[in-house]
Amino acid sequence: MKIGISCHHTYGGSGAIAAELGKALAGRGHIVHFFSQAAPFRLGTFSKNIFYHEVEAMHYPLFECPFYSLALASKIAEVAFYEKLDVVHAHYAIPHALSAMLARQMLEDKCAEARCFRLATTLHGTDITVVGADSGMQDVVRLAINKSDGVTAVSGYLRDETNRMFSPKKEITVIPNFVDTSVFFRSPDQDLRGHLGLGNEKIVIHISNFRPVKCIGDIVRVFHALTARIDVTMLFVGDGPERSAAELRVRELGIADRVRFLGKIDEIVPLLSLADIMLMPSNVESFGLAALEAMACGVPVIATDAGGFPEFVVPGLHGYLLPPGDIEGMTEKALLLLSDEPHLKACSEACILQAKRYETALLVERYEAYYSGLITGT
Ligand code: GMT
Repeated sequence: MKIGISCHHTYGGSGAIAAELGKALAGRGHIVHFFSQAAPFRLGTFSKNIFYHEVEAMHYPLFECPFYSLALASKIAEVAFYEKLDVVHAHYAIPHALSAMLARQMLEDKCAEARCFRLATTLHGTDITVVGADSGMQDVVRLAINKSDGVTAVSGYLRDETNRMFSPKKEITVIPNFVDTSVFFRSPDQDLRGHLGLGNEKIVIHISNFRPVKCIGDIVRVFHALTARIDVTMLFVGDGPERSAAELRVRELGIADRVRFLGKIDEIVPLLSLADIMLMPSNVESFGLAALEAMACGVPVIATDAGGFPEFVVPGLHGYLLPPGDIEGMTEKALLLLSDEPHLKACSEACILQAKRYETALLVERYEAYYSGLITGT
């Protein structure tokens, strides 16, 4: 197949999933064209089957905002016309599915005989959150969903929320996030421990884009409580709007020497391989790719029972799930894991097994079958 993938290039789960999906599809012989503002952060390798089209929004003094969605639509239409794309896979309804819809109209207008691509849209969560914050966006998201040929969501939770909020005309198929366990596996590096100035203490890790939904303040509170009970260091990986406040709070609490803010790092496997547990106290998380990647590296997670986590984290087996904001509960469960070595080891092994159920190859086959169904209309 010839597949276009439209996605965000930034540090985040949807861009990671789109890039990994495209790479895996290319590895299976499909031709893949990426459309984004910059190269997706996980794209990395070269492949004869991968093409990347940078979408540059036009800046003009009269307009306050550059026209990214229109530039994206034009680029998709151009590539789809010349390369005869079979499918365009939009990661997010807005703006990516909308731009692809517009591209389709451009093609139809340009040439009545032009073979038009099928539009697959994957919902990752923020479409829903955006509408939660601004109900004026509801109709535009609904339009993008209804005009797609097929819609997938990354969890049962997100499918149900989408059905509740938009009553879409089409059935939404769940295809969960995935992880390549030949890349994400535990490979401890004692030298890295030394480079980071770590001793033999326990290590807690968090990886995200530090958006308010990640509840970074809750992590600081849980970690502060842990420092009073055990020898432990916190690794924060990523960057974003909540980082400065967290750094300030860490200093105020006098635990700055126990916390490392490492910033955005692409190579996260070495860091996950040092970690004993991951903290993900998000208010809501449509799936939680960072947690799955941690599990693949044998890291149990303390997360919330909100959103998609309960679909792949079994409490007591792969970590624990607590209600959002339950600092005491999260602290107790973290202590339970960090102070009971056999329990931690058993959970770590169970996490590795669980992650294998979300192996990239298995889920990419699901997307492949999904695209084929859209093309053949079955
Ligand atoms: O979590 C983020 O802030 C990034 C966001 C994104 O758009 O990249 O992640 C969303 O998509 C991921 C991939 O499907 C999911 O694993 C994340 O749970 C989801 N984030 C939220 O729902 C907050």
